Amino acid sequence: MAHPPQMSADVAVAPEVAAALARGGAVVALESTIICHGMPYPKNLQTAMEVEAIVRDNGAVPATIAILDGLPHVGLTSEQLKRLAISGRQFQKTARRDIAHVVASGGNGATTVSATMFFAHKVPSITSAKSSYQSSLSFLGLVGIPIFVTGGIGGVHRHGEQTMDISSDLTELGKTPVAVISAGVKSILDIPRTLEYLETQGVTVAAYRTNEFPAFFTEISGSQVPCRVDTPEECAKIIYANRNLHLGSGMLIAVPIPKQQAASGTIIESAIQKALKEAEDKRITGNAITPFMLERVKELTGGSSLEANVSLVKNNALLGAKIAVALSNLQQ
Ligand code: PSU
Ligand code: MN
Repeated sequence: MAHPPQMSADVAVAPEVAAALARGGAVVALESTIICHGMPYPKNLQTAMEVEAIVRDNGAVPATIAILDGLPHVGLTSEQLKRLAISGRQFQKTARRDIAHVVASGGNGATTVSATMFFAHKVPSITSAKSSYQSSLSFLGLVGIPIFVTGGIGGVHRHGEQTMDISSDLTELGKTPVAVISAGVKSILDIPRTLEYLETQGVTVAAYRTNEFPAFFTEISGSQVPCRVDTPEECAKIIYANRNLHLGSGMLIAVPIPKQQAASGTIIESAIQKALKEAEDKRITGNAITPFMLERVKELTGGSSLEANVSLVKNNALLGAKIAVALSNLQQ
């Protein structure tokens, strides 16, 4: 890379990302747990690179977020992406609660939705050199990377009312003004309770071109959303209003998996049931549950869940880039 990343005491911001933020350009944050824990090598690298390319082709700058040797990075080089993809599980799954520990120990962290939102929101205020445009945005409260694309977010686990296993993604959405574009949440989770919890946290939940909350692999979940959006511009207006009002809470934009790529819902649902039973028998709990379920469901569906996963992430990246461009236009 021609320029070294812009350094502050705590975070390395890729020059391209810093430049886009300084001019109020479109930026899309991307997480790294999906690379290190969500997909096998080399599919993870291929997908991460394709997702970044889709974001670029649609007029935005991608900013994949991870912690490398104790230093949080916002925007990675292709060499760094490759390091993540090859290292896989050697990178610690890093949610908000894990950030300080990974940084303090000089470790390597793959950020989940909660940790990625945290850094996406913080980044422009921690870069050392601020442009006057950035300062005026920050005066208006319009700081951070407001758009973040992923595949699926965490939620309330099944039996969550007993285990209290509720992903910190949901509380982060409650307190960090970043719009997360995802394909909803997997039915490995309790979808109605996840939506209840998001309501409690004050999170705007919208579904794209549907009234129903999608369930990741399938377009339907049986749960309705309070808000339907039909264009990137409409999404941008909601994000803009949220930021202008300093609501402080985030937004979830749920995009159904493309019809032609949806693997059969019933096959995947029965795989989920089987994997849930196995997880219970093996007494797998805590933050190991999600990666275990993703891996087992992939095996049990003969890889079709992985293909579906890749296609929905790319679909989300396309919409995320368009929303980022629309928001940048609104803010100019
Ligand atoms: N759901 C997916 N794929 C993923 C994840 C969730 O379909 O890769 C990852 C995301 O990084 C998410 C995290 O933030 O798992 C949630 O983990 P937990 O349930 O332990 O909070
Ligand atoms: Mn959990």
